[in-house]
Amino acid sequence: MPVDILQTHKLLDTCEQALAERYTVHRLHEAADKEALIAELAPRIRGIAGGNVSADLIGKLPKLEIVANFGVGYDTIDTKAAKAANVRVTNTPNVLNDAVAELTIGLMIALARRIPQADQFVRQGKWPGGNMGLFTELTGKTVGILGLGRIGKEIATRAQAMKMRVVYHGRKRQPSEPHIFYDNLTDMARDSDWLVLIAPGGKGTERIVSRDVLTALGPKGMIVNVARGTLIDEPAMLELLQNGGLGGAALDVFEKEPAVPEAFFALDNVVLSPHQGSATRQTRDAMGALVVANLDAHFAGEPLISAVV
Ligand code: NAP
Ligand code: 8YV
Repeated sequence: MPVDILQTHKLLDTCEQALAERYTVHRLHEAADKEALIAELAPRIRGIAGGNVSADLIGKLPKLEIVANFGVGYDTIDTKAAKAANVRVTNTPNVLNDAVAELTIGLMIALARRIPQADQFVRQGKWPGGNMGLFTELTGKTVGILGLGRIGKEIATRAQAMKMRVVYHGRKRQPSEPHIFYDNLTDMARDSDWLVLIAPGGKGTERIVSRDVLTALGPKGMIVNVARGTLIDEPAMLELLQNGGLGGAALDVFEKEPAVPEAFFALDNVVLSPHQGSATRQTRDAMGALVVANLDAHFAGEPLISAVV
């Protein structure tokens, strides 16, 4: 008898196909009445594929054994509730490191050289009226990385290739890393030209980039957020971008995404991206395969590939 699993949001076609070949899949995101579907399926659901799994949902599924999160960040999974209910949780680390690091460097270059604005400048026929102006370079600048983890290390490697000086902040120094460690984020921001955020979301990092940190980064400072929107005091960042207190921002994630404050749209010192860090076919295929592999391992009674709970 195939195992019943609940899919919580749209997944890549290859992942959905692999799930359908193995399991009886119920798509919560397509249900007209989600609560009715949950109530109907409650006695049967043993696994969840996707994300956004609250304590409430876990409490409504007495047979739930595993949540296979589609993403390395699992801040939308109530891991405390999962642990209390003896539910395993897995994520999709490493397979997306390069994709996210590449987009990060791309966003940095786009902001430094105003590439989106340059494209519009030509498309809108403004060039004949004169050149666009002069901006800045990455070479020789200091980039402070908040979160020198799996992805952070790939960003650091690429930043060094751009002749940047890398420093980092985290909860602990990493002795094997050659870069200067700052145990204080505000101090690192003060000493950096660029601040790149690539630490996890959740309570532990909520608004870790405060107004003070942003002010320390300063009027020529550039911030890049490829982590979670919750890491930044977004209203303070917007105000500083508008009044010259912060040089620029390249943002792939937002506090209330996909809703983005429209005030960002009017700013020329901002590059905006719709949470695209891992959005390549190759990487999303690999993430989906990891979701399936974790579910398969669990239901085969084998060790999980990438467990977080
Ligand atoms: P990781 O390997 O666990 O690295 C996380 C890093 O953050 C570690 O270096 C850790 O260092 C640091 N950190 C954790 N908590 C911290 C805190 N409270 N204060 C300061 N530093 C802290 O994770 P990863 O695989 O690199 O992924 C990182 C995050 O990127 C994910 O959780 C996700 O939110 C985000 N992400 C975004 C996208 C996108 O599409 N934009 C794609 C993938 C991932 P210490 O342990 O020393 O603190
Ligand atoms: C995912 C991400 O696309 O892996 C993560 O943590 O932020 C992205 O790779 C996203 O989480 C899927 O909803």
